[in-house]
Amino acid sequence: MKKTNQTLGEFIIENQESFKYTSGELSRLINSIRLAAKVVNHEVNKAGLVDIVGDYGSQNIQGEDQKKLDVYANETFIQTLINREIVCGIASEENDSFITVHGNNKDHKNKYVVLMDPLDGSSNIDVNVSVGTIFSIYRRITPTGQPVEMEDFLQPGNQQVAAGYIIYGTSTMLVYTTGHGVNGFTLNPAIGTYYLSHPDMKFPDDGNIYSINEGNYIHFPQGVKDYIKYCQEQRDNDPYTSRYIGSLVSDFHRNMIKGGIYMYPKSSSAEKGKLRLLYECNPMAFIAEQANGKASDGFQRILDIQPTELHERVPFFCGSNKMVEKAEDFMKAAH
Ligand code: AHM
Ligand code: MG
Repeated sequence: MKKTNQTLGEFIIENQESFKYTSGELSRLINSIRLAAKVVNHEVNKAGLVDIVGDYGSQNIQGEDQKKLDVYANETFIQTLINREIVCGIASEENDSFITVHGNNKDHKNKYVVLMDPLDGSSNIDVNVSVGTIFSIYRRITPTGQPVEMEDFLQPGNQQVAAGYIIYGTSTMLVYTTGHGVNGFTLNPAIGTYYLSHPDMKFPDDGNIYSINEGNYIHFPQGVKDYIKYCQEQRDNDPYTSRYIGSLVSDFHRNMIKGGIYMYPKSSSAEKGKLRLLYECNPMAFIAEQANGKASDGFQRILDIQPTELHERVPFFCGSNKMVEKAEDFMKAAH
């Protein structure tokens, strides 16, 4: 029985042994993400004050440039990870190419690569709507002692050793998996400590929320149009509820708790959809599967896709098992 007042720090130490490579480095890596998330959280929470202290992108009162929040989050996560001497490479939505981390002794001994979207849904910040950070962790393929290469980052999602997200919402939460279920921790901002608030999170097997940007309806493939009609008209007088925040982490988080499906399909205007396979879809798919949910591109499992480039996009259907299966049925029927 898990204690409800357990802190994230305690939880990481207690569960370290359940990870198959028990060097403690993965725990230190999660710890450094926890720390960076606190720093970013502090900055995100001040975002409403930009009109008072100066717009992001302008100069502050000391004549220093105010960084845009997504740039700030990117730099904070990268610096925290590099300083801790655990990662050998980082790829981010904000950087065109990956970053090689040589290590203090330039010995390329660090084990893990991290891929991340430091501030997803950042257009929501201006209107005080939740945003998130998404991260994905792999073991390196390139032998120790050599700098990382592109192949270290282009691993299929089924090779992830950990993944998670931070949601900067009405409260700030860190939700992650190391392949042994999904646990959620809520930040107590007064003392800067995360507490285990959502142990062993699970998607309900079925749900009644569908989340999709229906403004793109005319551009969607026929299978998606048919599934949306099913959501609206199924069971005659009992249609599904539509909820779409436009912030992947927030939409996913709600659906995991309440039961639902999130969709960002391809469209006639976006041939491969919008979301990025490596640092948006793969980590969310790993979390979804660890929480008894499902993630698909409409036809196949997200985690089995072999990536070919760092910033590639993929259609994304993710959520309660039965709902994703049903969406796949409509996709196949219309294909
Ligand atoms: P971003 O990485 O540029 O922030 O875009 C990703 C976001 C997701 O969080 C969200 O689900 C989606 O884009 C919303 O897109 P749209 O406005 O096209 O519905
Ligand atoms: Mg993003």
